Amino acid sequence: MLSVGLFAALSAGGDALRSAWRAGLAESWQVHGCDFASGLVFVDGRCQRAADVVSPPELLDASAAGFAFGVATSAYQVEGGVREGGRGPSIWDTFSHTPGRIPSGDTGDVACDHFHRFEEDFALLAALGVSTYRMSIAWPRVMPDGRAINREGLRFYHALFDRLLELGIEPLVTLYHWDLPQALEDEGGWRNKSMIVPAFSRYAAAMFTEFGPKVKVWTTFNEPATFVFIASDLGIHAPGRCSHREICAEGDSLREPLLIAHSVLVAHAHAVAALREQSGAGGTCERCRVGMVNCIKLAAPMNASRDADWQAAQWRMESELGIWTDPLYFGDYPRSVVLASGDLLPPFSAEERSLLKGSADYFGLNLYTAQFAAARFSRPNAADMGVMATSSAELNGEEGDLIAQWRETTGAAAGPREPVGEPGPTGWLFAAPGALRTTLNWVAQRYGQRTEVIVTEAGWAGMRESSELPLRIALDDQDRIAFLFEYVRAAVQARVVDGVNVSGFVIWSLLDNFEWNNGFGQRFGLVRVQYDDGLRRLPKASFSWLQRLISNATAQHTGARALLRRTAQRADQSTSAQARTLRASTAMLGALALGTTVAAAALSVRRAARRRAVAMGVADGVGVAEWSDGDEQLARGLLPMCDGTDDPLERMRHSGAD
Ligand code: PNW
Repeated sequence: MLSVGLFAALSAGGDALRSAWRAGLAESWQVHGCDFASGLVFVDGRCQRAADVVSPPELLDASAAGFAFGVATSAYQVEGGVREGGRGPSIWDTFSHTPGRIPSGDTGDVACDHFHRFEEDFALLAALGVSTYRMSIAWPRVMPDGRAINREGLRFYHALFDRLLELGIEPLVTLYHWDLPQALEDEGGWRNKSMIVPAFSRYAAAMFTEFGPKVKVWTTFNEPATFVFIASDLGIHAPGRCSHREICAEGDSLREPLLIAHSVLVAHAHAVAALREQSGAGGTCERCRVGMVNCIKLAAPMNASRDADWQAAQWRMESELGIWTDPLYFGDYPRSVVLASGDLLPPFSAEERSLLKGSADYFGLNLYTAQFAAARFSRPNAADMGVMATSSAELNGEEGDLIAQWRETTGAAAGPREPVGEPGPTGWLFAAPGALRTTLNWVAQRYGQRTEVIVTEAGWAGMRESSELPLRIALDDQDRIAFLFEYVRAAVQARVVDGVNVSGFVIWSLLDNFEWNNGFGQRFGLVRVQYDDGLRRLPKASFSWLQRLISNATAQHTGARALLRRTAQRADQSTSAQARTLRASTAMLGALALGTTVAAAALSVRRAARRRAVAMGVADGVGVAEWSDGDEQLARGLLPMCDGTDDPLERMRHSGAD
């Protein structure tokens, strides 16, 4: 009975995933065979260095205007100062100081020392030109025992927010990025619903009141899937609980994760209710918006011609992402998850359901990578919904037996020969940009096309950044540039081509930092941190690439608007023959502007710009070519126009007359 219901629930879902897949993967699943590790991407029909191209063409389309860029960090990963300013211990202090828990022996005691160096780090943000900075508040810094306020901790975050606002950077603030006050863990932590839900809601409400005038975009939780399952099923994140007694002294991998999932969702609902009380006109957190940040490895069917694999993939999407996000939009868990979990997953009360439904103002998505999913049986089965693998190489790995068994049972051909994306140094992170576009489409199709999605994290641990390598090599992170180029492009394609309401892209991370159980060994930063040399900050090649990308996009979109304005003025003032051409082109531009794809016509990228401009009669041989020599030049050409000191149209006319 159970598996029949589940089958029905997933059949429809398999179709949903298929259509998101069609939108997302058709063009950009893998990296087109360009040498990704050397920073090459596929643009204009050939492999080019992403660092030279700078902006994915789609980003310069006018309908990408307003797309926000940001970078992220989290408190325990960068702050350090764990015993300063009245901060109390968190579960990550305890965990990282427990011998054997972090193989390298690293801790967040000092981390990047952001606690003392935030001014320097924010100067880097300003130099980058980002409009958004995603960060988290350490609960144990503002409430050392999880309950009583520590004024010194509040002062620290006030100083941070003040500085960000001075720099014109919007803080996007997470309340919980995994650093639970140890005192609350000692009372049962997230397993103790009746203790933790009120404790978290009080913490959240206090933060909204205190910082509401300065912080307008809030996140309750970062990636519950990670902190719940990795911490309480695998036991390798704090507080390190699981059923395997050789790894964990305590825990129950079967029961605890779902109990915790339930508490976390209810805590989110109550925190959002507290925010709504303050976010109305005149409230302390007026116009504040709130959401939750979730992550998923896109599940791709191992064999796309097998229905059962689509269903297994859909199952992974629902059980790993939908379990967190369906409650926020629909008020309850996915039906497939309820059916498969039996009584392990506590149901929501009617009151909880109504608090949950509609409790997200935006959808925060962390998307790094993808995995293949395969069903071991021709129909999904609640007890065994299939296996995940990243490549056929895994046939020999841990999952090998499962996949062999799957092939035997189903008679299906071998799994994929190619890895799911470009392999990186972490073991789990494969560069698969199409996974981002597909997931964005999956989200839009499930929760509505108007659902605002912010890509709250995507990032890459560099392939040649270990401390043993010469600094010159470590700083030249062409692979990260290629990764980010392709991921930004995937997000922008989802926006301008697929119509997903994705409003911004936040890169993990500003700085190399404490990468949880992997310590300082994995480096995700746009800025290198010299751990053995006074924690010096050294911007990598990707830092200046992002700088150029942001200034290009800004110039392009500001430029397009300015062009419209100025052509209109000129056409009004002038009576010459040239002015008649201008007037015609103004009318064209105006008409296009109405249609939103717009003045991109005259100013979009390179060839497109020339082609479209010719079609408009603005530019045949009149100098658009001078803008297509490179994006940098394009940006330079447009920037002065914004403050009125130069006029490209004037230049077009001159070069046309020449
Ligand atoms: C995120 N996955 O975790 C966290 O939010 C960050 O704190 C962390 O430093 C960053 O990613 C890099 O690891 C993730 O398996 C963990 O797809 C796992 C996955 C994604 C994100």
